Amino acid sequence: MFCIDRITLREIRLELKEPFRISSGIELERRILLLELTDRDGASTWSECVAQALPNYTPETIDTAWLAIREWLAPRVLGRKFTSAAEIHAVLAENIRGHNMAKAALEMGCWGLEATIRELPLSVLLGGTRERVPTGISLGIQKEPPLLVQRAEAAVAAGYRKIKLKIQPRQDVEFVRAVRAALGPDIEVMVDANAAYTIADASHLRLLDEFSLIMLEQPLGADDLIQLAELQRQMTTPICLDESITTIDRARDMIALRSGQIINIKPGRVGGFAASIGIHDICRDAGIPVWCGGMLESGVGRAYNVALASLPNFSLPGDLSPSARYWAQDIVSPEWTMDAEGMVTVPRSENGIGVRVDAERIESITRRSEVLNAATVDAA
Ligand code: OSB
Ligand code: MG
Repeated sequence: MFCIDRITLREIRLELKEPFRISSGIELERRILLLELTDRDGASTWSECVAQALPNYTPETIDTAWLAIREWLAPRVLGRKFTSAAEIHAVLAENIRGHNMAKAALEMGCWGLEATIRELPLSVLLGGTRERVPTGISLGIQKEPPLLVQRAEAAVAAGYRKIKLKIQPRQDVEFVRAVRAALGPDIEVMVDANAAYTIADASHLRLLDEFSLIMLEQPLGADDLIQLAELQRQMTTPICLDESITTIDRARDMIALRSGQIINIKPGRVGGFAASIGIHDICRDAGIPVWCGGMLESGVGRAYNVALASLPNFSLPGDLSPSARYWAQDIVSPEWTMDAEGMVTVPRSENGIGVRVDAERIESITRRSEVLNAATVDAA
């Protein structure tokens, strides 16, 4: 049981160690929206909204998420008693379309809060079973193949279990060829196009079949489920969907239409943990493997992803790189690390999200903040 009295929104900025380029845009510095949820009885927890500065991955941005949380979402939760965080998804879904990342930040925060109050590790509350989860790296688009090869080799040496290469038209086949030649046939390599192609590119995309990639992530547009099914019929490489899967129903559609064979679950993209677990379960029943995607999260968002990735059908390595891959200094302690076998340890002896959040540092880098109180909102 919990009753949220106060939600503090904050924007912080963290500079990435290296710019991250994908087909739809480039990120140099993350503008990060953090939430601090405080229960009536004083318990509190942090959560992270994964929306980015620009609407190039999904329609949301950190500014639309801030608006949605303040105006429409937080008022539905503040000052109300809930027996469990599992109730939140439906409360936020009713007659509010989209805004999944805004909903997720709030919904996942409620799971974090419930775990804190019930003195359970978040992964246990979610039904996670793994003590360690395998990690992959997502490598941004580079100017020349040798620069990508260098990064891929370093990632393999660091222990990463899966190497994901971002691709876009004209920076694809030759980059993949160079990486596969350098790494040899046994390393798990995949590519992610972030919706950069159309079905007219099918014969070109078929060239990727020769590199024994473990999957091709989101080659076509988010809404192109029919064309994705057509492309999958023409290719041997399994298609994995990311941007297309925004709800449990879209996952069912993918399975029914055969638009893909694997799903990248990002809890932010699907509106939180209830939807993530729902997608995980229908995929398990359909024999579809899933893995946990990343959105260049800070250590707060990472805590939620690691907990989710400990569920049993997360059978492929997730984009769960350690803190030091992104930041000079993370906002949590301990920072997230990966061992030499490419595994991240799931916190199972700490309650709640499993890491301490450095509130003082966050305060010192906060660009703007806003406090939402149960008393000051109109819970109509
Ligand atoms: O498509 O998975 C993606 C980052 C921003 C937007 C989209 C994507 C990504 C990543 C990042 O691949 C993976 C990570 O967090 O390390
Ligand atoms: Mg992706």
